Amino acid sequence: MATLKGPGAPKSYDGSGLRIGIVHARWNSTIIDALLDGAKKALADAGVREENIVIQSVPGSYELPYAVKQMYSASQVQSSSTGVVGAAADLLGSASDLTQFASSSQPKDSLLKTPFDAIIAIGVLIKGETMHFEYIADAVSHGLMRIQLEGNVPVVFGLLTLLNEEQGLQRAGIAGQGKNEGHNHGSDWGSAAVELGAKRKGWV
Ligand code: DLZ
Repeated sequence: MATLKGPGAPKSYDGSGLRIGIVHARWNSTIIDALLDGAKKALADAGVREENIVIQSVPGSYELPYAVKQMYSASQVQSSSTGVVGAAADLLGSASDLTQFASSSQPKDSLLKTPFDAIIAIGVLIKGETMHFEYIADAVSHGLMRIQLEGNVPVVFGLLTLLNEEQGLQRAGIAGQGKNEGHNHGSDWGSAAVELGAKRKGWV
């Protein structure tokens, strides 16, 4: 059924030449896992090669901006040292710190090749009884926006800010008895990363 919400009719972009990073939080892992699967499937459907998708995790959503920044900076360091692309001087910390972060769970070779064309940040915040939710949601939203504007890399906003768990199950497409109700927003985030990554190579 047609709906007013959403990004409109899907247009396909070629992801075969793109390198995409995903950083996800682990809080609320059932919902996170489904969103991650949705994002990965959309990337694969657009032709992004498995070896060009790098996935890192952090404990909670609050850690997302730092991790996205480090992931992108590390790939920039490697690229500039191999002469592929210039440095992102404003973003960089010490090169050894960045390399350490980059090597934490995946082989260096898979992470440190060329800079990412886009990075997807995925987190699930569920409102509790205190103001914690509001502070984290606000800080993470601003942090991610800052990174994409200052770092000149598209950062896809995959942060769900939910009033309850049911809203998350719906938005991950795993609600209901059959665990298949709702719409998986991770899929939209994967498509957004490919579109932005592809357009970034040729804005006119
Ligand atoms: C502490 C906390 C709480 C209460 N709730 C969530 C949540 O719903 N979603 C989420 O991603 N993270 C949560 N966290 C963890 C914080 O994001 C963060 O990891 C810790 O405060 C440590 O910095």
